[in-house]
Amino acid sequence: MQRREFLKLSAAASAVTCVTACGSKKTETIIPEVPVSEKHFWSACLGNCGSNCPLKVITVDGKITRIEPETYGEDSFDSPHIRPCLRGHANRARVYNPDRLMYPMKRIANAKRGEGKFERISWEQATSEIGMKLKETYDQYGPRAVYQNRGSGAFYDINGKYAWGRLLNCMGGGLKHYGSYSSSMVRTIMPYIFGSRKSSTPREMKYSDLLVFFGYNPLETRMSGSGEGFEVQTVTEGKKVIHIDCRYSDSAMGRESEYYPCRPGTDAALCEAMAYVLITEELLDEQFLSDKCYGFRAEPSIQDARDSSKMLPEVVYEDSYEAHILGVKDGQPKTPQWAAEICGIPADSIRNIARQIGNAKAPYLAPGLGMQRHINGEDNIRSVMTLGMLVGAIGKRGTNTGDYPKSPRKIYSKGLPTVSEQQEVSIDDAKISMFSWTQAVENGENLTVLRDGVKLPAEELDENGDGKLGTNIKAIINFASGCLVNQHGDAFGTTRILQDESKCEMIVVIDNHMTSSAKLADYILPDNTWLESTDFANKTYYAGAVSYMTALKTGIKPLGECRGSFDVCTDLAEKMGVKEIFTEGRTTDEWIEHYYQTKVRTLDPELFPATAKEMQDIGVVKTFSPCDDSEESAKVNCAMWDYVQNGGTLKTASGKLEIFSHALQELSDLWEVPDYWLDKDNYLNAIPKYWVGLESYQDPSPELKDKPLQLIGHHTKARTHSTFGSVKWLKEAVNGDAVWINPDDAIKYGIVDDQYAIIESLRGKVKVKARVTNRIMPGVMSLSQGAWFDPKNDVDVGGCVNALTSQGRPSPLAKGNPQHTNRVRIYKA
Ligand SMILES: Nc1nc2c(c(=O)[nH]1)N[C@H]1C(S)=C(S)[C@@H](COP(=O)(O)OP(=O)(O)OC[C@H]3O[C@@H](n4cnc5c(=O)[nH]c(N)nc54)[C@H](O)[C@@H]3O)O[C@H]1N2
Ligand SMILES: Nc1nc2c(c(=O)[nH]1)N[C@H]1C(S)=C(S)[C@@H](COP(=O)(O)OP(=O)(O)OC[C@H]3O[C@@H](n4cnc5c(=O)[nH]c(N)nc54)[C@H](O)[C@@H]3O)O[C@H]1N2
Ligand code: SF4
Ligand SMILES: [Mo]
Repeated sequence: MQRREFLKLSAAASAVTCVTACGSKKTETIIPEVPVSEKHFWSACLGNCGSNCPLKVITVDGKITRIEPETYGEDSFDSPHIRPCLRGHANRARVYNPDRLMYPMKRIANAKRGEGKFERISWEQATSEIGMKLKETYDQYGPRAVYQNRGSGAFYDINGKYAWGRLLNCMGGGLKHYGSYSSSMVRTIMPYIFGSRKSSTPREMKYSDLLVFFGYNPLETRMSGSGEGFEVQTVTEGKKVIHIDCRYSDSAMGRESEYYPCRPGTDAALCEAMAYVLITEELLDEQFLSDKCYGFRAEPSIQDARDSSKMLPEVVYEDSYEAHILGVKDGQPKTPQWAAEICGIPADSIRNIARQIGNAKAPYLAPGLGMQRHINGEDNIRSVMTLGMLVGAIGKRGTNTGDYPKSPRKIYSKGLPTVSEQQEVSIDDAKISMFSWTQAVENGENLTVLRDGVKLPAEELDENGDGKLGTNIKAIINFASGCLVNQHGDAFGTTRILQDESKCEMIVVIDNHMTSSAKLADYILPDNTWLESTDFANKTYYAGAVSYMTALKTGIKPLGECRGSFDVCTDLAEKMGVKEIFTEGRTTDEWIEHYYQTKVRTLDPELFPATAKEMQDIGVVKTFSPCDDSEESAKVNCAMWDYVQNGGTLKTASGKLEIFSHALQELSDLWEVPDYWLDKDNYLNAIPKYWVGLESYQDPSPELKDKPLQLIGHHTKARTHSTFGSVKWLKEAVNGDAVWINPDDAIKYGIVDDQYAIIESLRGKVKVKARVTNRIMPGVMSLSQGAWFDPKNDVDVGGCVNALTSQGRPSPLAKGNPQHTNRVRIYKA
């Protein structure tokens, strides 16, 4: 049948359906038997949700009609098919969404950044002008003036952030960043405590007799069919699970044994009170504390495990963790009554949780990442780690470290080399925290090592180890990133900083849709979506025990004039005179094969087929890491098993798990406490402590008197951060964006369900609907992060939580993003 005939027939069929439906009660429907010429190709869902699911994309006549999962091999718990979630299936809508960027665009001359007024230009004009301005910036200000913003919207191996990083490296590099918006605090603190960052897998929970989740929410944040939500749900079936979260999340929902609402940012106080119970009721694992841990009580002077020429000073009992918990120095024992006032969990319940942890054989303590996205995030998550040490719940089957659970990744290609090994290009090595870039635009010259966490090459440091960055950011490359405004703190403040064209002189946004970040650009470059790309992609650490790689090979024509980043960077490299270094003489297609042969197939030549073409035909390669009783499996699934069972020396100062850290004590003596800091005695501490941070529950500052509510911004099913934010289907799936508020607070502040309210912080206002629900505790509200910033005068009507959050006041050690620590008020709109 010809396509024209098919269309005619389907039109007739729907007409028939309509007539019968409208005209009579008859429900007969005619389903025409049409041989449809369906094709498929392989792609992947590459936003930052933690899975990177492969997608089988079905097309008819070059148009995507639907998405299917991969179905290779058996579909069992041990080797599941990788099923895309609602967002994965919505990729068809994402590709064809009306706000797709189709052509290169330039901000019109008299429009302000952020107004969203652009004119279409050619690729030739775009690459010439951007290339020229970039070159000028390098020549005038040096590499530190060029910044590639952190962004997690497209995890490709070749066309992604690596292509842009490689381009900048050909020019001598750009200002680099460390840390991530996800996990800065935990990844920075953990090496001080454990020597490196380690956590058990979700499957390891099957050996546990007690699960304690501190804001761990895998059913919403690890949604893939191969992923952790599914694993956690399966292996914890019938077990005791305790949830501690201000929100009754989808991971609880009747599956939990006990649920305790806990004020955000107060887990450290809760853990200290549990430590008090464990100490006073003699539930400690004394053997573990003396053999494997350091600093619970007094310690004699010993050799530094990292430097045999150095001695560590003794730890006197008054400075130890036990003394702190018993209130030896400050006169305040950290009793359950003391903590109850802070965290909101009644004292009896705190005792009950502590006793269960103390009496369990293998308690698995699992924090979410949200609990460390706070001003005191380092201490908040470190307190959970310390709790595990007190009861010896580390390195035994069924336990964890107190870090976020993580799955194994058996095969993993590292992405396009940032500059080829053969090229002699000297690359600048200065780094800022990923959260400090707005400060570096405003006053990068004066950002320092000891106050702002700048990292500089050794030769630039003075005798105290201090030094200045010396340069402001003058050009921003914003590839696949909402962090230009939407996902960064203080969207209004960030917009003001970026609108001053004398500061940052050029902003280039490379994206798929007209996002709030794109509106701030000088140049917008339209990128292929994942489904229009040919590339390779890995799974992340958070997609369960199946490891996989996908070869993407698009089967549709990219919309408009969209292009992939490797091609675009090749043109830019040519304009800047570094094409040879950038391409090494290979076209994009040649890079695909070269990369496959050198970085992918070498991972496991038996698993991967001989050529990139064959890999593209099959699309997905997967392999499984079992979690069983074997020693090999223990090493993969149970973090610290080797150290605890077989001994050894950790890469910490004492060589053991550190409850007391000399290294942190040294930093505390050296680093500057910023003027605005609330509790000057508690900035960096040798032992984990609860302290009162800016805008936390107990911040008594006068300007917060009328802002009694705490506000967080949980990660929602409808989006991956801001990605998918304009897809209508997904908005409908969660009934739109709304701020969660407890019924008690709703009555108190005159808020009605499904009606608009204004939320106000010291930074700005958001107008959004309210969802009145018992699923959030009194005194706390949550507005899911990722909705698109849409300022109308001084109010954001897009529902973006970052219109309310802060920037420029990072956490002490990691200089990380305290985006869940906010104090606000709410009133009827
Ligand atoms: N659907 C979906 N999945 C995602 C993402 C997404 O945007 N959408 N993003 C992905 C990414 S990059 C990341 S980093 C992860 C984020 O994963 P998380 O950081 O774990 O997610 P959050 O929603 O910030 O926080 C998880 C839970 O912690 C609670 N919480 C907040 N503060 C505290 C606290 O101080 N103490 C305790 N006990 N609980 C607290 C929140 O109420 C929430 O229920 O999710 C990933 N998965
Ligand atoms: N208040 C608050 N803010 C937060 C958080 C929070 O919990 N609370 N969480 C933080 C966390 S954990 C993270 S990881 C960050 C995430 O922040 P980002 O890393 O910025 O992630 P997204 O918001 O998803 O933005 C990705 C961008 O990439 C674009 N994109 C998608 N696919 C492609 C593509 O193929 N090519 C190109 N060029 N672009 C593409 C999307 O349209 C989107 O604009 O947000 C952080 N922000
Ligand atoms: S959003 Fe995440 S879990 Fe959902 S399909 Fe995409 S990669 Fe998979
Ligand atoms: Mo993240």
